[in-house]
Formats: sequence, structure tokens, C-alpha cells
Amino acid sequence: MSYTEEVYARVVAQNPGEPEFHQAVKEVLDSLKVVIDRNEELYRSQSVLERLVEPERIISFRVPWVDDKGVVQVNKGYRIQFNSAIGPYKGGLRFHPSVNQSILKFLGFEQIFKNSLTGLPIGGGKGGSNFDPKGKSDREVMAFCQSFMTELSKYIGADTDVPAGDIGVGGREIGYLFGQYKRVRDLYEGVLTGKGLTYGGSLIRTQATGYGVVYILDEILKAHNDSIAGKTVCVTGSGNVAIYAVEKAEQLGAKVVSVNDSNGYIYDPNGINLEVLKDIKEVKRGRVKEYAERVPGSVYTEGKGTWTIKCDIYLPCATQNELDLDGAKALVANGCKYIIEGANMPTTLEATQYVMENGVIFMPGKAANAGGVATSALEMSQNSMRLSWSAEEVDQRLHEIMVNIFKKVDEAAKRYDMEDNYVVGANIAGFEKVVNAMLAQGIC
Ligand code: NDP
Ligand code: 2IT
Repeated sequence: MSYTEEVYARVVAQNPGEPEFHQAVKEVLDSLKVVIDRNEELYRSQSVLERLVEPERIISFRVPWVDDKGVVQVNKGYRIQFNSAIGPYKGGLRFHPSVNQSILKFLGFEQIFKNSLTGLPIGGGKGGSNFDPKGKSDREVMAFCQSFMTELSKYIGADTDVPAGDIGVGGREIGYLFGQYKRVRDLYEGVLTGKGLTYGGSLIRTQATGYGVVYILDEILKAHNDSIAGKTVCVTGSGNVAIYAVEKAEQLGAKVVSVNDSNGYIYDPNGINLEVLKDIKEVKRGRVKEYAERVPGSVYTEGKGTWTIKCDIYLPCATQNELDLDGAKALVANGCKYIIEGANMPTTLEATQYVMENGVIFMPGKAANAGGVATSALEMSQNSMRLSWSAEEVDQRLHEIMVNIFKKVDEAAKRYDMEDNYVVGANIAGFEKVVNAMLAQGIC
């Protein structure tokens, strides 16, 4: 057995019942095999991989809060502080009923390599809760956030661990979390990113993940003598990442014909009307179903199946494992040429393998959606300097970061004779900086 296979077997044996974590580790270790083989003695002697797959710390806690009926509710809260080799732990908080330790470990693990790819000094972390913000009043969300932060505040700080948003955590939640941190720690510092613009937030952070996805798509297309203008694009999800991926793709001349949520999907042959979508999602916190009621010519279909729509480019921006083998086959059969992951691990391993073997250019989330956390790191810089940059300046830096990520990923794939294999490229390029830092810092 190779060293990577040994460590994968150990992860499966020692982390039972954590399929998403196993999946993320498998993808990374399989990609790293070519690098590890060349330096096996050193990496083995230092147990580099065993250390890489073991979180530095997992914090898990009770979150009691009172709902609008006066009933005491209890949720689980977590923070996975995965790897601090290249900077303070950095990564989002997810509030969704499906949240468990496996999902947060997979996300924290991915975040290590993603954050490394940004070129900025941020380590990997993730956290969240099985709390479901859907259908809750603002007061209930506030009560939950205050209780969550009362405990979490003991373990985070601007130079220790800096959380941000993810599924179910947007501007409203970050506001309540920041207010409670300040109150219990008596510290006004950049302990969270994605903050409102009146209290230390960065311009463009809201747009950053979606814009970044399309900036890297643009680089990929250029490298293949192609361009976004005139392309038909399918986006999944209709949250923060999806909305701003639609916005940038439309700005660059593509026609985006679909979005979805966990209930169903919209097909709009005339191109998604963003004003309506933003009103439904960002203002009214409604469902995509309402889009078809408001936009003539669009159709709503209950259930899954965005992949049945014919497109050139597919941008999965909802959640993990949303695109499976059947979906991948439908996309390939319909002539889809590019799949760029806006979400974290939205494509199953089998689906990824299938599309790559069938000529689709595939960019994994850890490279494609890194614009969000990169702009979070820019927010941290602005907070440390106590100043704020203009939207143009942040957007320009974001664009530059995405161009550089593409270069690094492309270069690493070519260096190992695997041109266009951006999965291998992203994992190797992300790993190299982290492993150098780990080796330099000794056994820790
Ligand atoms: P939001 O909460 O804003 O939106 C999530 C979207 O995905 C919603 O449309 C939601 O539909 C859908 N969704 C969530 N869970 C499921 C599910 N189990 N099944 C089907 N659909 C689901 O989150 P974001 O846009 O911030 O995040 C989307 C993805 O992007 C996630 O994978 C996240 O980890 C990743 N990401 C986010 C970044 C950010 O800066 N926000 C940065 C990098 C990656 P519904 O309303 O029905 O739940
Ligand atoms: O998955 C991700 O990169 C995020 N949810 C953003 C994390 C961040 O710290 O901005």
C-alpha cells in the first residue's frame, strides 16, 4: 500500500460514520500521491499526512435558546480548528439542519488547501450548527446567535480564529454574532468577516465568492481559446454564491437559464432576471418557486434536475454532493463543456471522474470558490489597518487573486504531466505551501 492509501485507510478506520470527511480526504490524498511518492521518506518520517488529516482542535458545545413560544430549544454548536500552519484558522459558519461533525470536518479540511491557494496568510477552519434559520423570526435568530457566540467567543479572536458566513449565515447572522462577541469579550476587533459596511465590513465581500467563480471561469475559457460571451449557463442554488455568480456571468455576456433551491428549479430561457431573484431571496427570504409566478416565460419544476437543462457551462453553487453520476451523464450527453464548482464539494467522486473522462473541463470548489475567503482575508487586513478600501480596489485585488489561483493550479497540473487536471493541480498547489510551513515549524 502506498503512504497515501495507508493514511486514507487510517482515516476511515479512525473516523467512523463520517462519509463526507472520508470523501474530501480521498480526493486530496489521491491527488497528492504523485507528490508524496517523490518524497515519501521525508513525509513518512515526519508523519506529515497523519498530522494533516487530524484537526488541531474540535470544539463542540450546547446552544440553548428560547423560541417565540417561550420554549427552550437546544442545538449543537461546533468549531473545527483544522490547521494553523500558514495563519489563524479561517472559514465560515454553517447553520443548516444537516450540519454534523462529518460535514464540518470535510469543510474544514477543504478550507486548508483553499486558503493556501489564495496566497494569503490564513489557516483552515469551519464551524456551525444544526440550527435551521428557515422560518425563524429575527428575534429567534438573534437569540440563537447570541447563545452560540457566548460559548464560541472563548475560542476565537482576530489573531486566533476568524469565522465568517456559509450556508444559512449571511449579513443578519454575522451582525448578531459580532454584537455578542463585542459584548462578552469587550473587544472591538475583526473577529468575523462578512460584517456590515457600517461596522468594519469590506466592500465586495458579499459579491466575492460568486464573482470569483466567474473570474476563474473566464481564465479557464481564455486558456482554452474560448470566452463567456454568448454561452448558456446553468447555476444551482439561489443563495449568496449563486446570485453573484449569475450577476457576473450576465455582466460578461452569458445567458444564465436556471437557478434552484432545495424544493425545485427554475428554467428561464430568456435569462434570469436578477432584480426579481434578489428581491425574492435577499429581501423577502422566499422560495425560487415565486420567480415563475413573477417572470413570464419561466418555468418552475418541483424536485431535483437542473442538469437536464442543456447548457455549455454548469456552476453548482448550492451544497455538497448535489451533482451525482446520473446528473453528470445528463450534462455530458447534452454537450456541457465546463463545470466550475461554486459550492464546496458539490460533485460526487464518481461524477467528477465521469465528467473529466468525458472531456469536460472541471475546476474544483477549493480553487473556484476561494474568492470569498480571499476577500475575507482582505477584510481582515483592512480591519488591522483600521481603514477601508474602495469597491474598485477590492474587486481588482479579488480578480488578481483568482487569476493567480488559476495560474498556480494550471502550472501544478502541467508540472506533473496532467494538463487540464485541475483537481490534481489545485490539491498539489494548495498542499505545497502548507506542507512547507508544517515541516519548518517542527512537530506540532
Ligand atoms: P446560502 O445559504 O446563501 O444559499 C444556499 C443555497 O443552496 C440555497 O439556495 C439553498 O436552498 C441551497 N441548499 C442548501 N442546502 C441544500 C441542500 N441540502 N439541498 C439542496 N439545496 C440546498 O449559502 P451560500 O450561497 O453562502 O453557500 C452555497 C455553497 O457555497 C455552500 O456549499 C458553501 O459552503 C459554499 N461557499 C460559500 C461561500 C460564501 O462566501 N458564502 C464561500 C465559498 C463556498 P434552500 O434555501 O432551499 O436551503
Ligand atoms: O467555504 C468558504 O470558503 C466560506 N464559506 C467563506 C469563508 C470565509 O472565511 O470567508
